[in-house]
Amino acid sequence: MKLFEICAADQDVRFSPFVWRVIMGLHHKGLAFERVPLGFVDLATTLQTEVKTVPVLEDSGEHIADSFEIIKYLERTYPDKPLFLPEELLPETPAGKQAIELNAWASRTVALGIFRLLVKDIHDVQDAENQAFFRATREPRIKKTLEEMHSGRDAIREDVRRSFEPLRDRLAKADYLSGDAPMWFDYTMFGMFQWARICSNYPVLAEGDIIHSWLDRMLDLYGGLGRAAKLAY
Ligand SMILES: N[C@@H](CCC(=O)N[C@@H](CS)C(=O)NCC(=O)O)C(=O)O
Repeated sequence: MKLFEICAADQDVRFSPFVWRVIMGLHHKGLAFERVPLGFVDLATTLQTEVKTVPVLEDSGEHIADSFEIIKYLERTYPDKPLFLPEELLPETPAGKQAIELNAWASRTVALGIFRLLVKDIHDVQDAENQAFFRATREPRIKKTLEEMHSGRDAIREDVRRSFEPLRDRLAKADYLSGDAPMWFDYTMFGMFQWARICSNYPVLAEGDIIHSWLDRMLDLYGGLGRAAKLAY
């Protein structure tokens, strides 16, 4: 299998939140894969999928885009060591609906919050060509310059931290977001905080936040795979 992902100017710095979900999911299942680093500007010409975002997983000649689709594909194709509760894969059941909602919440609320805090840092880790692409595509989305967003970040950080409350509610009851052991939702959220820690040393989380203890446990999984990731600073 091959996993296509985004890299920084230093190709060993691999920071995509959506890719980290899949990396963890592949390790959870004990599957071997090769990681293929790309810059943002390479995606349109390299990816053989209709959607030109990473992650893209290549498996037996098939190319699958979108992290949630990839994780579900892995579950269907390699059912050992489940990532989902069986009902979570059935979109018409309450558990299936909740999985879709949690995935959307992670991608919208959590990713957007971290993005607003770190957008300039994420820009700075890239090479000049990718920086130009990133600025040209991101500034219209945030309707501000990267520098304006950056200089206002301390003022919005408390709101972003508050938006993580559903994670704290879960972690007050169990070691992992999914219960006693990590499953897909842990990997989904891990991707977000791993992105933040790889791109920046800005404290997204407050000291003493229960999310830190969970993140430490996540960083220790699979021989400390997450902790060993190269940081950009
Ligand atoms: N819904 C997608 C989102 C993936 C995504 O946005 N990936 C970013 C990198 S973190 C990307 O490839 N962006 C390409 C671009 O902006 O041109 C997923 O879950 O895989």
